[in-house]
Amino acid sequence: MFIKKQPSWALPRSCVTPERIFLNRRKFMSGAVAGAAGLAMPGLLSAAALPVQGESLSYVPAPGLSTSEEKTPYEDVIRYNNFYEFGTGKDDPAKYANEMSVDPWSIAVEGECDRPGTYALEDILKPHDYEERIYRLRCVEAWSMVIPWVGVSLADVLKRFEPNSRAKYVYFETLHDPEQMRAQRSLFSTIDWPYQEGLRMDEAMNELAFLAVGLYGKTIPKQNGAPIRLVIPWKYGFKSIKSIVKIRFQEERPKTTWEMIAPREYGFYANVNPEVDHPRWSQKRERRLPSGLLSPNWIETEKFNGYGDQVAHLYKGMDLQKFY
Ligand SMILES: Nc1nc2c(c(=O)[nH]1)N[C@H]1C(S)=C(S)[C@@H](COP(=O)(O)O)O[C@H]1N2
Ligand SMILES: [Mo]
Repeated sequence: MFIKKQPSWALPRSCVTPERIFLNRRKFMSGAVAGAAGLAMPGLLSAAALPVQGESLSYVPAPGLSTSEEKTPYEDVIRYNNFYEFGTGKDDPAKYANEMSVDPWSIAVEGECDRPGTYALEDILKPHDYEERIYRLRCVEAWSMVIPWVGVSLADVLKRFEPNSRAKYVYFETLHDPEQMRAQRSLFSTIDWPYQEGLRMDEAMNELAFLAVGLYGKTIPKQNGAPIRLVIPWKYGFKSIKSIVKIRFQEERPKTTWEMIAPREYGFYANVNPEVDHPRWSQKRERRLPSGLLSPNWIETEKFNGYGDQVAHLYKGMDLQKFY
């Protein structure tokens, strides 16, 4: 009899993928990445291939966690972006992110956990069902969108790496490859690449924290952070780091990109908060996209971006004017 042995570093299979989703992934495999199967090492569980760009995804809705507000049209979600690796203009990512290759993709997991290693993205995703979460995204620049993401709970993924008791924070890093990311080749960039972000462990384990691999029912476009990006809906958009290649559990609070550039303007916590203005502009209101010159569509900004019921307890007793 043929017995498949788990290699010592393999992630525990905390849940079994239902057949419907399994079959769907197999479809991607036959259609898309025949090479991936050939590269798999003997003895490893056969990895389902990553869905190719633009492919439809199977998912279950998460109505309890989703807003019923009107969604920002797909065209705006994929054409108005912040992804400084491709330029600072809002239309630069849509123009240049196709210069980045996202297949194959792996993530290095380091630090205070019992299962460090470099994992192929498909192995990280395999045991999980995709969910749809329709979340508000509030940028620190005072615009916002409503985006239907598809992905997996961040907590469910992180738990499988078995963080230990010294893991107080989790750090994330974006791909650093000047050959594929044109703004990383610029001599005038204010950012010290790679883009870096972090969360306190209890924030990362909150049920709202999400890893998106899709939006509007399809694989996530490159300009939105393919193949996998964070979505932290109660914090300013810059915390939702794109195109993640590294996750590190650590005892000390990580330095984050925007905090390093301008610590007085962008803090580690970056919770959406209309009571704490940015030093150069008010955070009381936001332009809900689509927004035009004649109909700017200003709305009131809500504390924790309207997610206070789920997250306010994380900051009990903290001075949010000080820990912005
Ligand atoms: N790696 C990386 N991640 C990033 C950014 C970036 O420039 N680089 N911009 C952030 C900012 S400021 C925002 S508002 C959101 C925008 O996400 P979207 O383009 O999908 O709407 O991505 C965040 N993640
Ligand atoms: Mo942002």
